[in-house]
Amino acid sequence: MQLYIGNKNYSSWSLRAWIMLAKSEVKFEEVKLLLGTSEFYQRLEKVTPTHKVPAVVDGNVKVWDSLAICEYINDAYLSGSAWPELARQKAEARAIACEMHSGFNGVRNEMPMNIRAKRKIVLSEHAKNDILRIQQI
Ligand SMILES: N[C@@H](CCC(=O)N[C@@H](CS)C(=O)NCC(=O)O)C(=O)O
Repeated sequence: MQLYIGNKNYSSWSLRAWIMLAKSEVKFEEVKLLLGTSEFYQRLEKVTPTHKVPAVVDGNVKVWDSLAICEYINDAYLSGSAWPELARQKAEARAIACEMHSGFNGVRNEMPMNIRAKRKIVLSEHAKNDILRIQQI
């Protein structure tokens, strides 16, 4: 299996799929592509119609989008054990995953991922509320 990713410092989307695979102990080859370069788009041409990372190629299976990749690993390799077993706990876990996948625009806009960065920033109320919710989760 090949996992196509960007940069683990800047691409939180890449890191999501990478963490899932690394934690699941499934064997995979990491293919790192330099974001924004022509090679990035050329290499992804045959892998994903979105030309975005992360993307997975597993034999003749191609999966793109971080959440879809996590679901594929869960179904194909973990017999569904990545989610809680109980329906109500699974529903809550899924709701939180969806919240993370499609929400937190304040944090996304004002604090684009850069793990190494150290700088003072002034956050909007929107971003502060996102952080409160993340802490709550
Ligand atoms: N919703 C997608 C987002 C993927 C995404 O936006 N990836 C960025 C990496 S940070 C990318 O590949 N950007 C390249 C581009 O937009 O040209 C996912 O969960 O995988």
